[in-house]
Amino acid sequence: MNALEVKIKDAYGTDPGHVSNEQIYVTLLSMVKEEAAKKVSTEGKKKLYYISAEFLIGKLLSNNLINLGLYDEVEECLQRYGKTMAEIEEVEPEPSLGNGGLGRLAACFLDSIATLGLNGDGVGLNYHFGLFRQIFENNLQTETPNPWIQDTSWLTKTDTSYQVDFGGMTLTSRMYDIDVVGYHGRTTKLHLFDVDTVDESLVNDGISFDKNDIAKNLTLFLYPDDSDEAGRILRVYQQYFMVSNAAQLILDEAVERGSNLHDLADYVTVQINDTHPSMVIPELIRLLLKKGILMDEAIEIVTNTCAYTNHTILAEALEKWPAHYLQKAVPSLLPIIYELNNRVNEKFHDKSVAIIDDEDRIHMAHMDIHYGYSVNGVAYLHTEILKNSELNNFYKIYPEKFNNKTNGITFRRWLLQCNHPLADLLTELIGDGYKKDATELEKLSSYANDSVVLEKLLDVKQGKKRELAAYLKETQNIDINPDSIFDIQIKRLHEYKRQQMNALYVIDKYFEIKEGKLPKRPITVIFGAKAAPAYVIAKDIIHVILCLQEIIANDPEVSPYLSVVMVENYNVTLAEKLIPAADIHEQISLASKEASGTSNMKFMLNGAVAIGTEDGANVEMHQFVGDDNIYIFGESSDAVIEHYEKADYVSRDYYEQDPTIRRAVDFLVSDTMMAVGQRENLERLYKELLNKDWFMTLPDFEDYKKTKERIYEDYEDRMAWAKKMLINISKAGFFSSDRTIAQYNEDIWHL
Ligand code: 26V
Repeated sequence: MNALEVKIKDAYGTDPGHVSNEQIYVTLLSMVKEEAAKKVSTEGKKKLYYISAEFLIGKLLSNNLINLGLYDEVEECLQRYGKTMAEIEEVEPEPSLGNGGLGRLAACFLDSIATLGLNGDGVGLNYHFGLFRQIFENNLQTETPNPWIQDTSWLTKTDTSYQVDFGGMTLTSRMYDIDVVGYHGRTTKLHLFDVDTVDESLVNDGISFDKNDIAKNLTLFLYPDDSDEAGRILRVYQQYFMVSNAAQLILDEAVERGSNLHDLADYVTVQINDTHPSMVIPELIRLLLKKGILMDEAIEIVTNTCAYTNHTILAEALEKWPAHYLQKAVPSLLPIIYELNNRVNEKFHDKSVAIIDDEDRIHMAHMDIHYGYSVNGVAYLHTEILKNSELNNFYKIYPEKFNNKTNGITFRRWLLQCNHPLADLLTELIGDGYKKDATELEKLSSYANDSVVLEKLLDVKQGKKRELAAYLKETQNIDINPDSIFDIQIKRLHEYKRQQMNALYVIDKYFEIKEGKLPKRPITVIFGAKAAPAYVIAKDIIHVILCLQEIIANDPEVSPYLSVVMVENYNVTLAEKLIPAADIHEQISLASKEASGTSNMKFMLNGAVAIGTEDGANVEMHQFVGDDNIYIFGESSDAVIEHYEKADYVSRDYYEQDPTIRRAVDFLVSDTMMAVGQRENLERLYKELLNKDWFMTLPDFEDYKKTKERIYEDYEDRMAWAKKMLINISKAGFFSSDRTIAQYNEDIWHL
């Protein structure tokens, strides 16, 4: 009997063939927890705390089994009883503790930290419903809660608990832990804080709830609706709750490891993941003052302990909290923030670098930069833009603080777990060294002209396309043709990511097919995206895509050649099915706006070819694979930045001068669209594109269209295409998060 059989026998007195999938899941869960516990270690004087509002960890069972080296054994055992891991996985709920790339990056980083054996934990919040679950009704997005916490789950309740003082109220926290199991590495922890008083019955219609009863609503949702002030202040409460718990944990553990707090920076480093955890700086200072350390020294200690990562240059995403929000939620931090601001003003006499502006708003990123020891961007281009334009005034003051850490992804989840056939093929060709050292993927390039290998690669892809088609049929009742080209864009819905440009292209293709200009092979354009509940235009774009899906599916002239699919409730689980099946992936953000992107790396690793702008990590991908293996188009980031500076872009000019653009944009408000859609939504998006188009969709459209035609054409030379796939895979090694984390450690953390 193997381990699983023994466990099932102990628990249920029978074998795996005679218990339910739920029972197998629960058994495996406790088995993994036991094995993970054996790898917990206290080694390391200095410890990293990666604080983040999001940890988009995805399902954990398969990943943990792989990392513990138990997956094959369990799968083999299940198969003997006529079951598969895929069925057991279906039982596991996906925690939606994140929104997009920022949260998934945090999860990949935890995997690499544990794999590299580093002494580092994650700290965040235990949202009961996480981000919302997306439902499509009448071609519109609606939101419902997404409960994921079950009686038996990965969460372990701990004895750790702190008092968190808010204005006029004190809450008692509780820490829950999730094991982070490294790949043949150590077990570290993700600490998620919660309050016992949270009341899930507070949620009434959809995802709305009484925002004022903080004790009852604090950890219900990630990013509760912030379209009103109560919602925004709730976010401040959440953020402070997260960092106050983190700071208390950090100091307790440091003292336990031998710190006298004066030497805190030798024992601790804190990575602030975007500005959501920025209040950890004044909170640590406040706690050190309470321990009797004087202000000057407390500030110095904390500055040597905290490091900040910037994930966006979008002005609206850079948090600036009105001081009166903090006055209400966390009055004890305000005097400290005023003191920090005064010191900055006395030293620099420059409003552009002040922490508090003339409207009494606190610029969280500015506090991080002045009172942290490192500032990093997440891809080469992004860091250059930070240094040379967005944060140039800070760069001039602190050039030594700025550094780049190009993002990465964990190859365990994004290759070994989600694409077994490809991993097996790679092992057959180059051995399994690449599983620990991703740069070994380079060895694959020696097969670039080997037609037998190229055929095998195409077969793997075809198998994954069939799997996806079957999965979408079963789970969402969506029909797609596995012999068509799978052209995929999956990411948060945002105007700068330009899903609307992809949709305009679909409209153009629709017209061409109607005119008799037929594609050589059918094309399936697949989207997956959630829109923030209060982001009106983003929801309009979803509406347009869903309308197109319906129109095309019901048009017998067009549907044999083109189909559009928007998967519902795009999440990590779906990404794991979509990415291995992609032929083409869309990375078409307006140059300068996508800090890095990380799905681009996952697609590359799984042998898909990108169409993209010179933005984020696409720039580095392009350098690695060369012009022949990526399809680059569109204006450069320099040109885009110049347009913004000169304010010289007029979308209507493009609309009026280019009949192709006009035809596609006009279609948004055509009778055909109105027949399946809502006039209000369609007209709003139409006017937005015509009168504003802030993210410059129209100027890039012509080049986008030409490039799409070229990529579809090139797809027809199957051997040449397979070679592009192979080169992409062979160059993906750089994008392993093991490399990224090694660099963080080398340059920033020094663990
Ligand atoms: C900001 C805000 C502002 C208030 C409303 C809710 C909300 C949620 C998230 C954010 C932060 C946005 C920053 C972000 O997600 N950046 C993404 O980070 C990825 C990992 O570095 C990167 O690959 C993506 O390019 C970047 O968009």
